Amino acid sequence: MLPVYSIMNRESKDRNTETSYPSMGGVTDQCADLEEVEGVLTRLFPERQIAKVLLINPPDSHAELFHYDTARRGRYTNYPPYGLIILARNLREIGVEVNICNLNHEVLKQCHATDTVDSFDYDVAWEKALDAAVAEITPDLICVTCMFTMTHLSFKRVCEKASSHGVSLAIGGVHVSNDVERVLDDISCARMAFLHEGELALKGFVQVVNGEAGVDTLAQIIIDEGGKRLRFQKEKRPTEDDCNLLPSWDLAGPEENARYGTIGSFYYLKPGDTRFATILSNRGCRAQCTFCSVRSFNGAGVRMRDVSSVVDELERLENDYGVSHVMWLDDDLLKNESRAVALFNEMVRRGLKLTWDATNGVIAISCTEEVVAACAGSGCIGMNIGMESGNPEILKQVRKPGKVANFLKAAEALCKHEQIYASIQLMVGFPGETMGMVMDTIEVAREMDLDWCRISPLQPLANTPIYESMVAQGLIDDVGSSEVRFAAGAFGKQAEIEQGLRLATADFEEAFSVIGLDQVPDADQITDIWFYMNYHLNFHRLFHEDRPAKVDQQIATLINLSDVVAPENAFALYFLGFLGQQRDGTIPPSVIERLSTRLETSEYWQSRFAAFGLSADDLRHNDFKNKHLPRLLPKGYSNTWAA
Ligand code: B12
Ligand code: SF4
Repeated sequence: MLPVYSIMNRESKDRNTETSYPSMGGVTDQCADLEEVEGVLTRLFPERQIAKVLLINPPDSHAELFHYDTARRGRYTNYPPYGLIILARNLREIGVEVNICNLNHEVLKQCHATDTVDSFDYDVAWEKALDAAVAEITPDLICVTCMFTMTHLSFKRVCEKASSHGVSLAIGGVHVSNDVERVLDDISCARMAFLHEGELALKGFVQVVNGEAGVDTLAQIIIDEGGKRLRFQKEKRPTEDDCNLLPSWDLAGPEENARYGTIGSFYYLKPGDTRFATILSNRGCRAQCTFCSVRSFNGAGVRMRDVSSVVDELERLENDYGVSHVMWLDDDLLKNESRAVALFNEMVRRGLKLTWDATNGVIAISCTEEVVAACAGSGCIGMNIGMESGNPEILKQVRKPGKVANFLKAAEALCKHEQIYASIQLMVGFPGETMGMVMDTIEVAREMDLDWCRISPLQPLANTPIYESMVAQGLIDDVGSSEVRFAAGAFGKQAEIEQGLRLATADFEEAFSVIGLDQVPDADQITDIWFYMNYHLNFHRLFHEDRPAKVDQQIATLINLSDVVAPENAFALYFLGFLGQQRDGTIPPSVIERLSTRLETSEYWQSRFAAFGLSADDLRHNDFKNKHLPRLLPKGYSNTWAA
C-alpha cells in the first residue's frame, strides 16, 4: 500500500457533522502542499481543460462467468446506469459535454444480435463498444463506475482498456468507496478515485482543473501520483435540494434496457414489451444493519427529494420515453410515512399510468395499512419486505429494524391488496446462527404467508460491520476484491443450486434431519437448508393457494422460473403443472414431458423429489399425495419467536 497524504481541507467538517460520510475522517497522515497539488493536476491535464467527459458502466461480470444461453434467455440484469445519468446532469450544469457508454447493455444487446455462441465474443463486444465511444466524443476525462465488489475483475479490465486510449482515468462508485486502497493497488491505471456520492465532487474537480475554482475546494477524491496518494478530506455531500436535479435520461435510452435483460424482481408480471426504468427518491437508510454498507456509503440518515421533483421525473419517463414500469432504487423508500403517502397520492393526482415495484426491499415497520393502501392505489405490483431473520436474537445482533410482530403486521396489511405480489427477503448463515434460529425464520415466514421468499446466504462484504467482526474473529479471510464472487443472482453459486447443477449432499433428507437444533450449520448444510426453505416456503404452500389473482401471479412466477431463471428447476415445472390443473383443469403436455426428462436425467432432482414425496406421476394422474405430507421438521423444534 502506498503512503497516503491527507489534505485536511475540511471547511468545518461538513455542513452537518452528524450526516457526514464515516470513512472520510479516518486518514491522519501528513498533509500535502496545495501548490504541489496544482503541479499534479497539470501533469494529469497539461491543457488544464476538461470540456468532454465519457462515463462508462462496465459489464456486470467478466467473460469467464458469462453464459451465452443465460443471456439469450434474458436472465441477466440490464439496469440503466442511474448513477452516471446523475453525474452527467451535474457536469452539464457547468457546460461540459458528456456521453455515457453502458457496456453491460452493449454486451447483452450484441449477444442478442447473434445466432450462435460461436459468433459471439464477450470481450470483443465490450472492447469494440468502448473504442467506438472514445472515438465518438474524444474525451478529456474518462470516468468508470463500479457498484458491486463482484464486478471488480470486469471493472479492472474495462479500466485498463479505457486507459490504453491515453486519457486520464477516474473511478468511483460503491465498490471503489468501500475498498479504495486495495482497488487503487490493483488498478494502477486509475489516477483518481472518487468516494461516496460523487456528483458535486466531480463537478468541483472539473472546475478546479479548468481554473474556475481553487485546489482547496477539491473533495472526496484520492489522486494517485504513482509514488504516493493524495487524499482530499473535504466533503461535498449532496443535500436534499441537490438531489432534486433531474438526471440526464436522454443519455441512458431506457427504451431499450428491458429488451435484453431484467430490471427488478417483478418484471415478468408485466407484458414482454414493457419499457422499464429506475428512479431514486431517497438517499440513505434510517437503519444500520451490520451486513449492509449503505450507511458507510451514504452516511447516516435519509435525504428526501421533493415529491414534485420525483413525480416530474416519473412524468417525463412516461411521456417522453414510453416507460410504463419503474423500480425504486431507494434503500428506505417509506421513510417518513406521510411523505411516502403524499408521493404516491401525487402520482395518482397527476394521472400517471405506470406501475412500480420495490425490489430493493422496504422496512416493515413503515408498512402500515395506510401506506400499503397508497402503494396499491398508485400502481405498486411488487414489494419486498426486508426481514432477514425470524429469530429475535439474530435480529438484534444484526441490528435489523423491526421485530417479529412488525413483520407479521406488515404481512397482514399486504395480504389485503392482492394486486401486490409481496415477497420476503431472508438470509441464512449469520455467525452463530443455529439450526433452531433458522427454524424460527422459516416459521415466521410461513406465518406471514406472503407470495414468495427470496433467500440468500450471508455474503460479508468489505466496509460493513459484520465483515470486520468476522475477519477479527478469524471466521473469514480479509480477501482482495478480485477474490469475491457472486453468491446470489444470475452469476452466483445459488443459480447453479437452483437449477440442480450443483450437489451439496447426496442424501438430502438425512443430511437435513441430522443437524441438531443447537448446531451452527456448515456451508454445505446451509445449502441444504436453503433448499428445504425454498421448497417449503415457496413451492409447497402453492398446494393451498386458491385465490384467483394469486394463482395467476404464481403461474407467471413459475413460467418465468422455468423458462428464464432456472429451466432445470423441477419444482417449478411440477407446480406449474399443479396450478395449471387447478386453474384451467388441464396440464400442458409439454410441462409433464419436461419434468419427466428432468427426473430421468438428474440424480439430484430424483433424490429431492423422493425426499419431498413428489413424482411426475402426480401430474399424469392428477393425484397430489404430497399436499398433505407433514413438514420435514428437525426433532424437538418449537417456536421461540412467538413467546
Ligand atoms: C439498486 C440496487 C441493486 C439493483 C441493481 C442496481 C444496478 N445495477 O443499477 C439490484 C436489485 C439488481 C441489486 C442487486 C444486488 N445488490 Co444491490 N444495491 C442497490 C442499491 C440499493 C442502490 C444502488 C443505486 O442505484 N444507487 C443510486 C445511484 C445514484 O448511486 P450510484 O450508482 O452508487 O452512483 C453514485 C455514486 O456511487 C457516485 N459514483 C458512481 N460511479 C462513479 C464514478 C465516478 C468517477 C464518480 C466521480 C462518482 C461515481 O456518484 C453517483 C451519484 O451520487 C445499493 C445501495 C446503495 N445505496 O448504493 C445496493 C448495493 C449496491 N447492492 C449490494 C449487493 C450486495 C447486491 C447483490 C450482490 C445482493 C445479492 N446478494 O444478490 C446483488 C448483485 C446483483 C448482480 N449484479 O447480480 C451492495 C453492494 C456491496 C458491494 N460492495 O458489492 C449494496 C451497496 C447494498 C448493501 N447491502 O450494502 N442491487
Ligand atoms: S434496512 Fe436495508 S438498506 Fe437499510 S441498513 Fe438494513 S439492509 Fe441496509
